[in-house]
Amino acid sequence: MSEIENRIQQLRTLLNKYNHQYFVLDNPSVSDYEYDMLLKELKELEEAHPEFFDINSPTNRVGGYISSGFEKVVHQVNMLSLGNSYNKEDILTFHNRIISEIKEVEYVVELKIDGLAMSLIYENGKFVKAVTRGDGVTGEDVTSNVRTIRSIPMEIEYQGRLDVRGEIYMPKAVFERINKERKEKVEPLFANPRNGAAGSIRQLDSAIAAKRGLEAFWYHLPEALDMGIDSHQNALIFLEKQGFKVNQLRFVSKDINEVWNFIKEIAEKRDDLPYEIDGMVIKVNDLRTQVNLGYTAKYPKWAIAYKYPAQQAVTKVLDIYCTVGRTGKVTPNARFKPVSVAQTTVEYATLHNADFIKEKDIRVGDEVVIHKAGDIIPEVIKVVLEKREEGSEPFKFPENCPVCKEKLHRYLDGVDYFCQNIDCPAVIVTSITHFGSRDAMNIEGLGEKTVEVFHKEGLLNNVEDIYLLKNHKETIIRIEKMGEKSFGNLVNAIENSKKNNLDKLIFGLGIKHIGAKAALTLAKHFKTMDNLMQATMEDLTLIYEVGEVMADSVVSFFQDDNNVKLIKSLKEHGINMKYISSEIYTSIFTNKTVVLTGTLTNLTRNQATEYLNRLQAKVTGSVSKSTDYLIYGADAGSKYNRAVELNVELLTEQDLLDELIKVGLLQQ
Ligand code: 3BD
Repeated sequence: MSEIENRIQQLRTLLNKYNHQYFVLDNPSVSDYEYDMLLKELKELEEAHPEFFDINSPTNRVGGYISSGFEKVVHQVNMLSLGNSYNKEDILTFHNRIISEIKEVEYVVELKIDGLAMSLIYENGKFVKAVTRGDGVTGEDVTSNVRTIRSIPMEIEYQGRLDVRGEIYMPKAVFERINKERKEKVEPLFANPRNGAAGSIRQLDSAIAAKRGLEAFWYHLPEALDMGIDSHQNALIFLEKQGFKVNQLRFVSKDINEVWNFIKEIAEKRDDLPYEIDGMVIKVNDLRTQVNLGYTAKYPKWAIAYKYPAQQAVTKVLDIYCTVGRTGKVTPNARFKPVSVAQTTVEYATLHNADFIKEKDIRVGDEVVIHKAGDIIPEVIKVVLEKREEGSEPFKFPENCPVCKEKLHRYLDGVDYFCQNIDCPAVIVTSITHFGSRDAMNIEGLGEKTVEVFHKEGLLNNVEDIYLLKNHKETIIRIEKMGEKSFGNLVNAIENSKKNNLDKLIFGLGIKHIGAKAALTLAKHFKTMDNLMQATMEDLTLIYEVGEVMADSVVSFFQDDNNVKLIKSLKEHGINMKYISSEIYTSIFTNKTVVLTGTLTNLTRNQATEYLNRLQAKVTGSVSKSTDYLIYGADAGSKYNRAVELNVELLTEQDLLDELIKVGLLQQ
């Protein structure tokens, strides 16, 4: 070996050791400066001697590789699922079933990290591949992104083929930081750290993934027994010795009551952990006993997950304020002292309407119990009355519009208050904003703040004014401090919106009860705006997806002369009034009934639904005997189980993407 190659090897080994000390053991032995100098030396040597290139070199961990997609990989050993338990009784049932087969059993209890399950492959002591869990049988090759996670060893002592499984996650602090940055850049926020991890691992540019601060814990060796390892605990120790990060919070016991106590103990510490956990996992320690216990159709009988109950939190109501929507409806909202619930910070919640507030007697200054409905939407459950401050007063619903001060009206049959002032700025601004929103006419640059300013300046008083903005270049550049380029982009986006398909326009009009899906149904059925405008109650209710309420709403919308005038004016501006049906694509989804569940990572729900509609699939909300396919994303729950029960064919998001690529609706 040449002197240079020698030095390169020496530096790589040294830097790998320092990486391990820093990222795995959290116990560095050299200064950052010293580390940087060695890394710099290595970089220079490698640049001068490309013949010694090694993809696994410490210099290659900042990413830079841009992939065009992720290759599918079949796992050599399936990645299993876990059965769930929710209380002590479920755990005792699990334990008793095991005891009925063997006299004595020892458990290892560990944390269930809320991340992304992953399989790492090593050959000849070198990292060769990282594959996502996927559906457990087939995953995706995300090697170049995983290589940027510095705690993962690129070289290990063990020379055989090794398949190591664990969880990649985004630490809470990183999640908060990235979301703060995204908020500033007006980019969509990650709903929780798991989505942050999933989104980062699916980055096509590994340099971006490298900046996402991902970490990982490793907890499973599917081939341990063949390697002469006899227990789960020893497998974890083996992994530690090979340099993998293994979670130290675990507990070994033969006593199921002690197991339960440990679970409760961790529940107490949960909020203080630097990463999210969604529960615990109990595993039989002895690997031969695991083999003897075997598997049910879906799960190993030797392990079970314990899931924490849906989270609640107590916080203080700082303010109750009302907002006015595009229908004039006035909605009360609460602002809280920020509090963390089910993985995100909650600061606001809707209080629905005056009756909701009255019934729960929610007052400013109250301590309230909140949770997330469906784990997403924050909601007030109740007031902690014992903590109510003296002298607090019931909330008084405003009598006047908070924006234009006009007296509010409550219809006899409803719970909501409305501002009926057709010139109310709130109504105008929200309707124009809705018209330009993504699922409607999709005019980028016409967000609420901009619309508000334009309205104040008298440039936007109704929807048709959008198409006149191009004549107000000087004014806009002056008031919005908008550059020529931004103005050009806005005008371009506005001009492009004229070519939108009819359903976008129908949705954009903001007809009560007509959401994006109904708008598409109407567009497909009536083909032109003129046909829709002339549709009678009968014409409308004949459509399968349209009921009386929607039909009535459409008819009365077009009975209003102002709306007819609006359409006429939009026509004159050259906005497309026809439904342009896309070519007929035949696919596995043609005429099939499909249900979506779980979190998708590449497509939004709406996009997935739209694509499926274009493939002539019927997308419904719940799984039944007539469901043909269930497309599931991460964290699929009851719908998934129901689909398994009913033998409904299961597809992953990737299967959907593949089909879209196959018929040419998506590019690879
Ligand atoms: C963790 C299965 C077994 C090897 C099956 C016992 C379901 C995600 O920290 N052990 C852990 C964790 C997850 C595990 C197993 N131990 N399986 C484990 C796990 N400490 N999160 N999981 N998984 C991994 C999953 N992922 C996505 C969709 C469906 N299931």
